[in-house]
Amino acid sequence: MSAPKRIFVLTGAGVSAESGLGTFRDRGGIWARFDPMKLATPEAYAADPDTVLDFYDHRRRGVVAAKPNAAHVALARAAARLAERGGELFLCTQNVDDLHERAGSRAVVHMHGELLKARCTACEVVTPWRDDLNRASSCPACGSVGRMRPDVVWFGEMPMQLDTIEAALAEADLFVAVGTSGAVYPAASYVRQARALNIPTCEINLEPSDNADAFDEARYGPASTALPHFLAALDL
Ligand code: BV8
Repeated sequence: MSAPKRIFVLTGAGVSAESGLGTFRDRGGIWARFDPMKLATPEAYAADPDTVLDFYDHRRRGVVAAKPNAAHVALARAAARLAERGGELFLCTQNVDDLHERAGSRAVVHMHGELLKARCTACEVVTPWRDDLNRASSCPACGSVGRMRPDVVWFGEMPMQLDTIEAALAEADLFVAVGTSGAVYPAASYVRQARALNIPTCEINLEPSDNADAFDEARYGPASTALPHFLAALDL
């Protein structure tokens, strides 16, 4: 593979698995144990806000306690090296944790939102949030009580920054998906969009994803070792 200058990286829960954060669709994963329709939809929140907020409180505590692993670190280092050479590594994550940022990545696009932020459904202002949320939580911006929700994208809601993501994809000369099952759209469609644009594609995953047939190349193994090896082969 010739040295790419503009790499589009899509990450999923598998990247944070070795940091102790649960994946979703693996055996024993979050959506294997809990029904996403009862926890991660606007309808679930409207019907039973306490249960939904408790679920995200539990996961937020896990994110605060977790630490970045070698996969997060390798991506941050590769982005810095590529930038020194006049290139760009565009990092788009489906993850709601902040482990890419804590490993040193800048300008991470969180297409499914961020768990360490809360959004007021009255004034729409987004506020950094590390504590539990409950129906007594008040908005620091407008003072409304009981209107704060996790700033994450639920099923049926529009993912964030789609225009920015599609523009970066169109300019890429390599597409890499890491630790994602390829089960959730629109993220799962990006490999086919890349292929339609003649951009080489590679998946790095523990096992073949739902989209495995769509990739030109694959490296199977834990992200903490497979991703650093892949990036090292690109001299990054
Ligand atoms: C939308 C945030 C309209 C909250 C999440 C039927 C067909 C097609 C589409 C649909 C359909 N019915 C409904 C839809 C749309 C729906 C969808 O895709 N549903 C699926 C389930 C069928 N999508 C939506 O509703 C989205 N919005 O479509 O809007 C639209 C959009 C664009 C244009 C026009 C209109 C919004 C979806 C957002 C849902 N929010 N998260 C929260 O976290 O609670 S979902 C959830 O899945 C996760 O949070 C994560 O973000 C996402 C993706 O999961 P993965 O990251 O891939 O994780 P997963 O566990 O599945 O896989 C992990 C992988 O890692 C595995 O392959 C495993 O082998 C591997 N692995 C494990 N350990 C390691 C590893 N790999 C490497 N190393 C390891 N150590």
